[in-house]
Amino acid sequence: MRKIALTCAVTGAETTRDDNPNLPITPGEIAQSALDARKAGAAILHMHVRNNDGTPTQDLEIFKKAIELTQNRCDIVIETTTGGAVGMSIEERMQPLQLNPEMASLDCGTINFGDDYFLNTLPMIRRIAQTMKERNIQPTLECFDLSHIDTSLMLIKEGLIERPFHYGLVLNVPGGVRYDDETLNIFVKRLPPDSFWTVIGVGGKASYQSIHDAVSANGFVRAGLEDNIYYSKGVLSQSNAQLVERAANIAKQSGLEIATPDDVREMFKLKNRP
Ligand code: KMH
Ligand code: ZN
Repeated sequence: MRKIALTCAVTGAETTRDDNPNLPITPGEIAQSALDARKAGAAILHMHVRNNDGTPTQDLEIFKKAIELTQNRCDIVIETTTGGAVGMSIEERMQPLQLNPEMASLDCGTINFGDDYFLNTLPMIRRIAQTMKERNIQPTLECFDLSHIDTSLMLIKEGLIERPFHYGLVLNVPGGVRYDDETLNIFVKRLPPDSFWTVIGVGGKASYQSIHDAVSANGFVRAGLEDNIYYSKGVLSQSNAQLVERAANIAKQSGLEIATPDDVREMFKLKNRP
């Protein structure tokens, strides 16, 4: 039976408490949300952190605290962000890599991000990839556009990224490529053979549809308040766990087994085990 890995992106950098009052902000809240998501079926936690006032930060001490509290509560695989928030410097963004997490995101190109833009030049991407390689951190190659997949192939050729490959295919960012199954299929067809991929559909509709598409196309799914604040049209999600639980239920109803964190450690050959 195929195993499907569910990632939960509990906080992100953009969602606010005004958008959804159930957003976890402090390290303690993030750890609790991770535990609840784990119980609902998540194997991977995509982690951003915030200052107490809710603003995004890549502060090392806050990451340290959030990781420690999460690991005290459960065995979930932690994937720290290196994307942070738009406008952050590369030095800021790379801070959590000093903690040698099991996984981290590696954003593979620049895109429109709402009215702003998310900057990832080739030298930036290479520098982050090199650091991850030196520290044995498994990258999730976040691709918001087809050109980002081509960039990842370039980095693979340069020896900066090694197998097994795990992609995060991010569709429906405002200003970016639309979400539909046809577009997702084009992305998937461009991946190197035997790549693992997780679909990240931004917004309620894309997020819901992405569960069904990943289930039927041999992919993995990301759910959580970073990408989507709604449970259904106009109805806010009560928690990250509620979104994960729905993805897990759909996958199980389709005959898939939900991967555990140790399954993911095995599949991705993770080296920095806690
Ligand atoms: N907050 C976005 C600008 C990542 O985590 O690597 C970037 C982001 C991607 O969320
Ligand atoms: Zn993120």
